[in-house]
Amino acid sequence: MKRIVTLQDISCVGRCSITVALPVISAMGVECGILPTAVLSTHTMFKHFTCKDLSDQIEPISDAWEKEQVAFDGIYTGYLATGDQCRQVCKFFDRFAGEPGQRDGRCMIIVDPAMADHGRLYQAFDASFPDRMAQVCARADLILPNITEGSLLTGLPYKTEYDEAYIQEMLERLLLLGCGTAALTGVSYEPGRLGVAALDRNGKSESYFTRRCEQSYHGTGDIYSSAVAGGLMRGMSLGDALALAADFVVRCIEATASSKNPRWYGAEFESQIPWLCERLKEM
Ligand code: PXL
Repeated sequence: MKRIVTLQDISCVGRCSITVALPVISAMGVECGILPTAVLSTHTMFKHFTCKDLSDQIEPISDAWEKEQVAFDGIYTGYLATGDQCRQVCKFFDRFAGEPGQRDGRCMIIVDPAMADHGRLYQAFDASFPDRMAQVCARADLILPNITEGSLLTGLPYKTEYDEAYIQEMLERLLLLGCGTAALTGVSYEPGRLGVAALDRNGKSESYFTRRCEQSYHGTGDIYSSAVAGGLMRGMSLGDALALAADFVVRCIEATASSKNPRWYGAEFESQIPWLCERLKEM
């Protein structure tokens, strides 16, 4: 069984980051280790929340793992609590995936630069954070930004109306950060359709579109990235992993739409896990 480790926060309630990554990746038949970067009472879209920064745990946990010769087939990073954690995460890559130029390809690095949406940085970050996150992206085999994050990482203006040339330019500029493949989420070229567009360093592109759901729930980006990470760890092609994850997220959103829970509680992915497991049997 493949083993991935995910570095992101634990938001105790609200279905995002580790409370999404762990169940989704485990359900996909991939062992999921965690390195929590912070513990929050909820994610930061709630009005009141606590946050305990766990930066001082990253190094001792890494030291202990190294002594035990723990190895990973993948490293998947999401929401990081501080700019300095971006530096710590790069150090973690050096130790467990290899330093730049010395990687043997055994450990895949997947980075979701979870820091912004709908044209705005999340409230916990200041304007210097995207440059720090760009350094994490530089080290990745695959990055999964949304368009807001893509614009913050590349300096391209954020647009809600755009054409294919804008997305192509954003993808090309994201690759200039140094990552192997960039996959932009939340891309839409026609009313009612939404999806993902990817480009790799060899110029190969992939895209996949589904129906656009009217509803928007917090944490769907984390469901998406977790499912992509699980798919890639299972040996799926990038195109298949991007498509499976998109279909899964649509189902999660649809399952949530009839719920009376406020949207801050995230998307109900739990009820769709059996569907995900069934789909994996076909692959
Ligand atoms: O879903 C991204 C995310 C993860 N973790 C925390 C967040 C957010 C988005 O706001 O606040 C703590």
